[in-house]
Amino acid sequence: MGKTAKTQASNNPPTRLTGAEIVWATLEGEGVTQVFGYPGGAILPVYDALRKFPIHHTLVRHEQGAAHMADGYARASGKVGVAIATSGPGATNLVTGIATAMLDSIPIVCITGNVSSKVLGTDAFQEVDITGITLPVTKHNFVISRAEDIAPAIRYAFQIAQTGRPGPVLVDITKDAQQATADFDFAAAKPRPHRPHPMLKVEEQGLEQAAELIRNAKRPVILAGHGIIESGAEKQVYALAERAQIPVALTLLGLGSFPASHSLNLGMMGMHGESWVNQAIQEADLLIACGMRFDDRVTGTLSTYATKAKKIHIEVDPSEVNKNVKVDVALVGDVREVLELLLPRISGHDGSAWIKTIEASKGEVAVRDIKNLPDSGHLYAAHVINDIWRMTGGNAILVTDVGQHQMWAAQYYHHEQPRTLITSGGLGTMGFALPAAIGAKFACPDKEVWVIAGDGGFQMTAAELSTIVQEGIKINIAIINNGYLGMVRQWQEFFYERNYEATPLVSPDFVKLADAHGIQGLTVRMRTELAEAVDTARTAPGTFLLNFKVEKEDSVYPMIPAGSSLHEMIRRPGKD
Ligand SMILES: Cc1cc2nc3c(=O)[nH]c(=O)nc-3n(C[C@H](O)[C@H](O)[C@H](O)COP(=O)(O)OP(=O)(O)OC[C@H]3O[C@@H](n4cnc5c(N)ncnc54)[C@H](O)[C@@H]3O)c2cc1C
Ligand SMILES: Cc1ncc(C[n+]2csc(CCOP(=O)(O)OP(=O)(O)O)c2C)c(N)n1
Ligand SMILES: [Mg+2]
Repeated sequence: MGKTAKTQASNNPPTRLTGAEIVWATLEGEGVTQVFGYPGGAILPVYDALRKFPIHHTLVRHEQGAAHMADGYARASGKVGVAIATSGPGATNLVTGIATAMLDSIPIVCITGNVSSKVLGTDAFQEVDITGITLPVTKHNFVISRAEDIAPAIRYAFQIAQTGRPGPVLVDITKDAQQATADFDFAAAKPRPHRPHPMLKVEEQGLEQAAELIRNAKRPVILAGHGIIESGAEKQVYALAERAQIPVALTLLGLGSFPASHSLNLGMMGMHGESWVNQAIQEADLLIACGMRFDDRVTGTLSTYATKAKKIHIEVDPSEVNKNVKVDVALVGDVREVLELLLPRISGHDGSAWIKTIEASKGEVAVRDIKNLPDSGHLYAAHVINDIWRMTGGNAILVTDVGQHQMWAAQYYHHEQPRTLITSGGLGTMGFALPAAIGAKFACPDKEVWVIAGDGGFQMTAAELSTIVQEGIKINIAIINNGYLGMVRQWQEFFYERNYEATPLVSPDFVKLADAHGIQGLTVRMRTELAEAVDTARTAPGTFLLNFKVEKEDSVYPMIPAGSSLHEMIRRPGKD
């Protein structure tokens, strides 16, 4: 539908349309078939015109949900997600979702209505300066007050959202611009070709230096980040790893960019990464960072980070280069394109000694792993997530919320494919999972979608259960119910003398809550009930909620305390 619509829109001679109709016609021309939004006075002309266009609108229950749905849609599909809201409170409710997309470089376009241009700046009813408010959390934003400017602005917004380092763009359209008429010519509204940043030039010299470092390295590690998925560079990273026999460590947002089952895949790095991964990074003599930004959750304290290693950084955003970690060679460009240029310079390499060293460092740690502890009958989040992984064959799209369960999801669900883990990394936004999963389901209707949420975060956006019902979609929901704001409780346990202030959490009976929405559910307390419950959820025709009452005071291990070095890990207390 999108493609046909695009051709029609581009070939049509200019047509006289209202600004509101231009909004939809331009979205249709951009190939949009699905949007998420919530109406109100300042955007009503746009809603009134929707019936004339082949675009499905999902009514959310809170505008934050619309932004997260657009975000989940974008992460699952690789396309631009679209959210719509009215002025004032509608627009401000979007902000957390926009910031979430900004911190993780997700391409979304948000369209807000605003008061008429004649009263802009007068504190008119439901007027806020949403472009001012979102300036630091958008890649770009616009206020549009003339109907003829709408199509060029929206087309430009799509270009900005997707090019270079992706990100959110907001287009704020005054009500009089929506009501006025203008000629609509989709083709003529095309933005000027994107002018790449002058630094985006991969020099021959840099490529040769990088190749030389790779050829000479004895203990290299590839740091695989989210940029690989955004670029579609999985094949090139795979080729580099295999050709030069380089082990691959992944960031949280990079999980899925390199198959978990591959023998060169080390697992996740950073604060809650496996100890052998962080140890390998600390011992490495070369780090090849691909589409990752050396976040502080990844590096720990910078002064002791990978001091023995030379560093190559392949990164599309010049401002990320040398921002946190000083590098020896910067290859500024799209990671797929850069690796295409680099690969012919890399030949076979024997990495077996280094790989053996890393393997040897795994053994002792594995016995402390919860998965390998004797089964006491208690339910641990790790068991739940590991069983969901096993039973879905690792083929589901997992959408997590933020907290302990998020880290266990990263540790115990193993991703073979990109775009199968959807999680808020940079902003760490509680309430993300349920709406983002709805977006992901719209993007991939044939995929099995699982929400993994904490009892705290789930309550932040639980109202979107109604959206699920109204849309008749199927999602499986696993609430990891530990009765606490668990991740904060863990910090209180480790660093605040177990002063559990404001972290014990009373929740509704989640199964009754689901029932009130017309959604089936089950509470699971015992390990022995786990597999059958997961099976019941998977085979149920509609959305199903599983309320897992897990061990209350379990902690995520290993953990590097904030501001410590990568090798200063707190490990799960062992029997030794
Ligand atoms: C509770 C909690 C705990 C966490 N613990 C960990 C942890 O233990 N380990 C961990 O890894 N993370 C952890 N995180 C996540 C962490 O905060 C960061 O979000 C994450 O590390 C960022 O990963 P990234 O750099 O790969 O992705 P992003 O932040 O998305 O950065 C991607 C980079 O790739 C670049 N890029 C984008 N497109 C391209 C392209 N086409 N070509 C080249 N470059 C491109 C971007 O410019 C950017 O610099 C945690 C988050 C939370 C909420
Ligand atoms: C909107 C928001 N508020 C506060 C936080 C701080 N925070 C991070 S994790 C966490 C606890 C999450 O609790 P829960 O959802 O129950 O998940 P658990 O850690 O127990 O698995 C909190 C409060 C946050 N990340 N996001
Ligand atoms: Mg909890």
